[in-house]
Amino acid sequence: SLLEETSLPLYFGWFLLSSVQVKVGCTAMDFLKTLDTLEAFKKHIADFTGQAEKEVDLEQYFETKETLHCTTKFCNYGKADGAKEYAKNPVVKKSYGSVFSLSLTALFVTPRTVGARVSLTEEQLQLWPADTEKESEVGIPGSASLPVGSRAHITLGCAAGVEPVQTGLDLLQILILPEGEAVEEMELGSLRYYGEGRWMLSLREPICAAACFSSFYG
Ligand code: 2AM
Repeated sequence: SLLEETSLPLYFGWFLLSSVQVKVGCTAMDFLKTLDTLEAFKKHIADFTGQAEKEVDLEQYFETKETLHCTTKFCNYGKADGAKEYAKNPVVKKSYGSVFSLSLTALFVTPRTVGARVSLTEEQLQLWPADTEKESEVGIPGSASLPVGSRAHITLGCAAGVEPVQTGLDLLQILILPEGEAVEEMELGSLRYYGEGRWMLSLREPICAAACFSSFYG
């Protein structure tokens, strides 16, 4: 029935508490501000602009849309595979409304998206659908062999015309590649280049982010 279909959310996930949103947002902005001034980045500027020598202001390049969150299950109001089963999972029900501590271990940037990698604990993995990485295999060959939870991330921004679903795919694509060349030691950690405009900064000190497990209806 219509009621049953609309009673499921657009997605479930961990929603950063508002003070943490500010902290993570500022860290991301500082990173972007520094990244586009690095010689190593400028060397590969054409990945972003299509032209060498052209400058890019990464802070302007990406747009932020929703409140910062880490999607666990995209339900599409019940139309997505496994949505009903996920909503019925006792762990999901029990955890609904609880606050978790997420560990943000890396920041990554591509010409399409900017995001934070989330390293899930065993407890948090209980809320992570086991087939997420396998389902990405069609778009990102090789992702099915990554550890469960590899796709966990927070979308921090998207380039004009790019949908946020792209952020998780960009992360998986970086993770299946051989480790990139370390190009720069930054204050926050070491920056690696993965080709085709893909950059990842492994944080020296992971960011601890308090987040409420809940859902978004829109
Ligand atoms: P995100 O988790 O990478 O940010 C609403 O669009 C939210 O659901 C966004 O947070 C978005 O991406 C996520 N989302 C949209 N479509 C999705 C899909 N097919 N699979 C997984 N997550 C999706």
